[in-house]
Amino acid sequence: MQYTEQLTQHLQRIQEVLPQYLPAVCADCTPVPEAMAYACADGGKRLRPVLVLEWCRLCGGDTEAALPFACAIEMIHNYSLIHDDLPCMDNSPLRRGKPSVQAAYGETMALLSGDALLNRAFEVMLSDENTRTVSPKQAMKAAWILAQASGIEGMIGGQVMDLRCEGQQIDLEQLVALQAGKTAALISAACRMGAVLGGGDETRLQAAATFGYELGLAFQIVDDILDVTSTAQVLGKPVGSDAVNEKVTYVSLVGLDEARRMAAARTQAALAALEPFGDEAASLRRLAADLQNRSM
Ligand code: GRG
Repeated sequence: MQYTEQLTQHLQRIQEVLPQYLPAVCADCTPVPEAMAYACADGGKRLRPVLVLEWCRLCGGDTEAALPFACAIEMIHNYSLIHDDLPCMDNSPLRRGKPSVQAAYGETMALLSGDALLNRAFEVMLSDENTRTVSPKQAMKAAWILAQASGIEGMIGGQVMDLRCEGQQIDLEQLVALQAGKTAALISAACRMGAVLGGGDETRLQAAATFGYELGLAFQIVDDILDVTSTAQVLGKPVGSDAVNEKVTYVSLVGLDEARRMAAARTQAALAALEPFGDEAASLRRLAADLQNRSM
């Protein structure tokens, strides 16, 4: 992924501060802090935290004040990837081109590292220090959005549906509901958190929610496509896993061409939500287009 200059600046700040929000290594709890840092190290796109910062900027806020929240959503995302790779889930040995956390640290420590990242995210968001830069109401609202989107009504709910549907024939409506929870909920939450932290009004919040939801659905369709068209070397994670796990995906349900058309339609819907922002939303427009055409 190549981000615009604006988004690259956000990315750089996230890379600088994310390690500072992680716990220090301590002899008594080794190797969990090391595994947390390993899971959060370079290699991912940092899409969700970049969206937090860009929506904050777009709504007129101070992106420095939004940084703890951006790092928190990346921690939640990384915890979900650790758990997704566990033997009881996808049992994946590879993530971001290196051994998954469970492959590097073992199943038990991977499970605990994921749990610890989840808790750390809330510690970071709700720290007293943040209320000097954002209001307690904004901090609470952003944390609530993240809790709700990553819980049973969002990411975990989608993951439950995903696992329960393995080997079952589901229709397009069910697939959209599953992917809305598993993937789009967190991406939409990133945009909404940014809008809240930036002081956006209800109209801007709604635009953020719609943009994130449509972008998130497009993102997952492309993920389904890459699972059959790409290689493990390019993606840095195993390919063909959807077929192995007997998962219904856009590709298995409607075929490659139609899946590509649907990803394009979702991207258009995301772009439509940016219309009120004019030129200020140029980076988000470029991001949506690049994600549709991404190769990893
Ligand atoms: C509480 C047991 C338990 C689990 C948490 C595992 C889980 C719930 C949810 C899994 C959610 C999941 C893996 C969704 C897929 C979303 C997705 C496409 C992830 C990949 O995101 P990228 O491409 O990753 O942004 P990078 O590596 O770039 O950060």
